[in-house]
Amino acid sequence: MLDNIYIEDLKIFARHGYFDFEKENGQFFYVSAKLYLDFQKAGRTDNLDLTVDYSKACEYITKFMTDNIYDTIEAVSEKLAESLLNKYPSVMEVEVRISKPEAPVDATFKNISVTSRRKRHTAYIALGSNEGDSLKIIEDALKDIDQDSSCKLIKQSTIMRSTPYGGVEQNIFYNGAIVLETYLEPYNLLEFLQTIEAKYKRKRDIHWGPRTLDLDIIFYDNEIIDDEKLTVPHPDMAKRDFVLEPLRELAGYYRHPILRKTVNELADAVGEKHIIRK
Ligand code: A4P
Ligand code: MG
Repeated sequence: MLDNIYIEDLKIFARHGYFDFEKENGQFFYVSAKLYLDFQKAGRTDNLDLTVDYSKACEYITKFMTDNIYDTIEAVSEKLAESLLNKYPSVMEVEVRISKPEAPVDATFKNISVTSRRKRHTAYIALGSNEGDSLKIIEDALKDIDQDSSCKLIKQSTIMRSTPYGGVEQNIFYNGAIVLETYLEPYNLLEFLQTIEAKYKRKRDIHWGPRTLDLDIIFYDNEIIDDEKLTVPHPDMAKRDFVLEPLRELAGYYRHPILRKTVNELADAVGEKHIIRK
């Protein structure tokens, strides 16, 4: 269990709200932020540089609240949580509460608030393309992913060429893998990756058929998910050298949570080879 720094009910005058008069007149908000980090070393050495300076964090939150204007407190909470994680690399998880006790509601109440909790996740994504200018599409798509405030591209593998797997006659593929740090939960990550695929005119007509861009979630932390929308780890990965060879450049020692083998072991065991080695 990590330590936390808790800023409670920081009072800030700001202009968030759905109605124009809320944006014009403004009102008081109370912001709480719980920052989860390991400050054992800061505690042992009594060194402020090894932890988060709460006075600077209060300034940062105040500036965020007054520099931006959102319709909903959900957006305020979401964006502030992301922004705190982006600002403080040592913070692994954050809980933000936005209270709006003067909300224009025709009722008597003590307070209205929303709370969001966001944490850093690690996701491994397989990249594939065999239509259009594949290398350019992959490069542009990775920039799009990295530019989203909820995702950071940590490392990218070599892009490898491979012959088609799965029996459909089609062009040679370009394949690779990336490791992402993301605050998105699995289904939101899937949806986000699908919007990126759609941007590059991905069509879904032939199963296992040609595609401008395929972004498949291979691993998401150590989670196991299996339902009609999402299967993680990716169910067919152990048979695919064009997934495992790029992946081993990023996470050779990562252990598959179901098969209990490392990526290196799985890559070594693939029988059918598709990667084209010059
Ligand atoms: N879905 C379930 N689990 C996941 C996951 N872990 N990541 C669902 C991403 N999506 C996941 O996928 C269909 C549905 O799978 C999604 O709506 C999502 O809810 P899709 O991308 O829309 O279409 P698809 O082509 O039918 O399936 P998929 O799984 O993307 O195809 P594959 O299995 O990746 O196969 N040969 C070479 N050499 N290189 C390749 O990259 N790729 C394919 C495509 C075939 N042959 C290939 C390659
Ligand atoms: Mg896919």
